[in-house]
Amino acid sequence: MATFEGRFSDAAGLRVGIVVARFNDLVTAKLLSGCLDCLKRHGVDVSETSSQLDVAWVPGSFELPIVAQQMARSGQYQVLITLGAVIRGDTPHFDVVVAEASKGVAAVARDTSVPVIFGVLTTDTMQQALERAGIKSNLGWSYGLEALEMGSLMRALPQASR
Ligand code: INI
Repeated sequence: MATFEGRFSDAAGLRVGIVVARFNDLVTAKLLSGCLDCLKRHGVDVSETSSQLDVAWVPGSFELPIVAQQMARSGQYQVLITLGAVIRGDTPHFDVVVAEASKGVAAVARDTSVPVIFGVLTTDTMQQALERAGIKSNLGWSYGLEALEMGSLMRALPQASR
């Protein structure tokens, strides 16, 4: 019997792509900084000149999947992280944006076998979103950890034979 687990200490050589939505960037910029802090503290080079990390900005969460898809298909990243914030109070089409972002991100991961972390906050108010993006905790940090775990786990698993 084999047991497979991702580790948080496998950052060497890991290439990470992050896709961030500009919509509600008061929130998403904080998610990004929490995420980068986590990756950095686990050994990922997050400097401007890093060859381990690229960041792509998209207009809103709806656009996260298509850019994640192109990055996944490039073969240059072992793990991707998508960051967004969809706030019901301000968004009559909240359900549409959330559904498309979540289904799209899941499809990219399944279709490409590149794990894509779903780091889209879905809240009723801006206050709730800010609480999850740094005022109380910063979920960006957790998304960084999940990326490290999945990147490591995918490497540890048997590779496809063709
Ligand atoms: N995008 C978000 O990421 N969060 C939101 O709360 C939001 N609202 O409120 O509409 C939002 N809309 C933009 C959407 O993601 C697309 O960028 C836009 O529809 C263009 O395709």
